[in-house]
Amino acid sequence: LAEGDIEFVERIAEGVLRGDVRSIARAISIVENEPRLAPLLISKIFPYTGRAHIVGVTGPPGSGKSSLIAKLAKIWRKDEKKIGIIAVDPTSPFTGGALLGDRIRMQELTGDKDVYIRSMASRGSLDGLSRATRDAIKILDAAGKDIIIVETVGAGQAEVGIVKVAHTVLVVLCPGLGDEIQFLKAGIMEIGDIFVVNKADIGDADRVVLEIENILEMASEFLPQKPAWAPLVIKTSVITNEGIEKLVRSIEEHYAYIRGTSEGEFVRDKIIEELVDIIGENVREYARHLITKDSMCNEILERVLKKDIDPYTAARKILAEMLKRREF
Ligand SMILES: Nc1nc2c(ncn2[C@@H]2O[C@H](COP(=O)(O)OP(=O)(O)OP(=O)(O)O)[C@@H](O)[C@H]2O)c(=O)[nH]1
Ligand SMILES: [Mg+2]
Repeated sequence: LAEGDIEFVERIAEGVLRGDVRSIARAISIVENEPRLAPLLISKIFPYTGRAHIVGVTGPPGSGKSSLIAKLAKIWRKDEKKIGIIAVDPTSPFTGGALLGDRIRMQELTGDKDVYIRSMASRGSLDGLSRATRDAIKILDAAGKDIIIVETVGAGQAEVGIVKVAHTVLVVLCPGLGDEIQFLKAGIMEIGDIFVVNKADIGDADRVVLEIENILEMASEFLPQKPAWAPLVIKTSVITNEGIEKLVRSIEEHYAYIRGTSEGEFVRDKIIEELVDIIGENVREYARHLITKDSMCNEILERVLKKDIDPYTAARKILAEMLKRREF
C-alpha cells in the first residue's frame, strides 16, 4: 500500500473509534468496495471490537422485520443504548431508494446521531452474509454501538448465515403466510432463539404460535439433550404495541444467558467460522486464478474436459500445486 493509502485508512479508523458518523460510513464503503484497503482498516479497529450485542432479525418478506426493528431501536434509545442497523439485501430498503412506508417508519430514527442505519448487498458469499457485512458489524462495534441489529430477508441462505454472527437470532413470522410455514422447516426453525409472531392485530396469531410450538417440540425430540435455552415464541403487533416490551426484555435476557453460560465458547466458535471462511475465500480465488491463468493447471483442466482424469484427481493435483507455490 502507498503511504497515502495507509494515512487515509488510519484517519478513517480513528474516526470510527471516535464514533464519527461520516467515518463509519466511509469505513463501511471501504469494506464493501475496496478489498485492497479493508484488511488494514479491520486490523486497526479489531482490538476495539467484541463489546456489542449483535441481534439477527430474519424471516419471510413482509413479516414486519423493519417495523419491529424500528420499535426495538426506539425503546433501546430510551435506555440510552447506541444502535447500529444493517439491512442485508433489503427488499424494502431502509436507506437509498427506500419505499415510502419504510421512510416514515424510520424517520424518527434517522435524525438521531446515535442510530446508524445502512443497507448492504450480500453478493458473492456462500452463506448469504458477505465478508463486507461481517466487517461492517465490526466497524459499528468498534464505533461504540451497544446493539447492532442485522436484518436479513428470509429467501435464500442469508437467514441461516446470520447465525454465524449474531448472539441472538429473532425469526419474525406472521399470520397468513400459508405455504410459507412449510419453508420454516427448512433450516430456519433451527436458528431462532426467539420466534416472533408479528401482526397479532390481524389474522390468527395464536394458531401460528401453536404451529411453531409444535414444530419446535417435534424437533426437540430428536435432540440428544435438552438445550439450556429453549426458544421463546412471542406475539407482537407494531400497531397495538402488544408484546413489544416483552420482546425487548426477552432479547436482553437471551444476551445475559449467552454471557453467563457460554460467551467464551461462543466467541471462539464464531472466530473459527470466520477464519475458515476467509481461508476458503482466498483459496477459492487463488484456485480460480491458477486454473484459468496458469498453463500447467490449465492443462489439468483440459485433461478433465477430455475425460482423461476425473475432477477429484484433478483437484488434488491443483491443490498440490497451490501448496507448492505458496502464493496465497
Ligand atoms: N397490521 C400490521 N401490519 C404490520 C405490522 N408490522 C408490519 N406491518 C406492515 O407490514 C408491511 C411490511 O412491513 P416491513 O416492516 O417492511 O416488513 P419486512 O419484514 O421488513 O419486509 P421486507 O424487508 O420487505 O422483507 C408494512 O406495510 C407494515 O406496515 C403489524 O404488527 N401489524
Ligand atoms: Mg425490511
